[in-house]
Amino acid sequence: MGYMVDGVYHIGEDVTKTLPNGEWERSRSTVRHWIGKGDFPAEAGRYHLFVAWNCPWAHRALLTRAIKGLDEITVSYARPNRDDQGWVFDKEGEFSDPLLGVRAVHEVYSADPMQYTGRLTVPVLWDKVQGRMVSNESADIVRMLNAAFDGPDLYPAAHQAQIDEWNTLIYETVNNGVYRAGFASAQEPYEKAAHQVFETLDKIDAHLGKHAFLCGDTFTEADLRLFPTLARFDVAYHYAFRCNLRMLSDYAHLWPYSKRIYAMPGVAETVRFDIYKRGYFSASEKRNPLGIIPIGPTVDWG
Ligand SMILES: N[C@@H](CCC(=O)N[C@@H](CS)C(=O)NCC(=O)O)C(=O)O
Repeated sequence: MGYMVDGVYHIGEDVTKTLPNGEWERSRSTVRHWIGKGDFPAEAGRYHLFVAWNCPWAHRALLTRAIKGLDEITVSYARPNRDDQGWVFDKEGEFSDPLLGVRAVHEVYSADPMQYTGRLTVPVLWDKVQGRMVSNESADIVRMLNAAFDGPDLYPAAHQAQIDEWNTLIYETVNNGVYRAGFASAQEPYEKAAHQVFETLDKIDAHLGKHAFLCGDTFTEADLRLFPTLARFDVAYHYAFRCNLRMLSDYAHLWPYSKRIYAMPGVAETVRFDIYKRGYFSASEKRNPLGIIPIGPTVDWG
């Protein structure tokens, strides 16, 4: 694993940033162009996504592509396990990069003339015409694909305030909350983060007792951003990140809601439970030194 300074890759430095009190913090994305603005016209066929199946942030981009029917946006899937080169690709097969033929995500970043400095994260949205990155921030990618292209509107004007409110709570306490629990290096921050995960899931479960989706009757960006965490919950976060007060499949409303989203056209094709296990249980000195992958749980998503 590594980082980049002025377009040059350096091996080293953990992906995680642990604060002196044992809390864990995520670094910020820095490539923030926008399709439909400036040099990036709204032509789906000129864009490409670099992702990893197991990355929940990349999953947001895959879900948006699927739900908006943007098959013209092509995709390269990295191997589920990172090494000292970070996210890597095979020469051929399902984890290869058919677009640029790179062997690591850092080569995508250095192929952009911008001389990137920062972490080498997925997803990356790439402009094939200019040979440049559009964005490496999944929240922006979801928004811009929604706004630039036809298909269901995931951010309808009438629900924007409510979507933003859910997004903030869900990002802090659930999407990133499971990571703050799993990457904490002391008891207290772990417990705090893990409790927050379940406080929010309980709140959402109660809400879903009365509503089909987070913002009423229609599926919106707020549901889209919650789903990647739900899909990984029982097979990965419950055990690997010690978020184990309850399982997703224990919830009266949240679990049927999760299965309903899974059954939406195109969604199941964005999900790879086998790869989530391989990714989250890969050998890690702190969390899983032997790299043994548990056999269960078996969860029936219907
Ligand atoms: N803010 C980014 C975060 C993406 C992110 O953290 N991706 C992880 C994988 S799940 C990654 O690529 N980490 C590599 C690293 O930090 O070196 C987004 O939402 O797009």
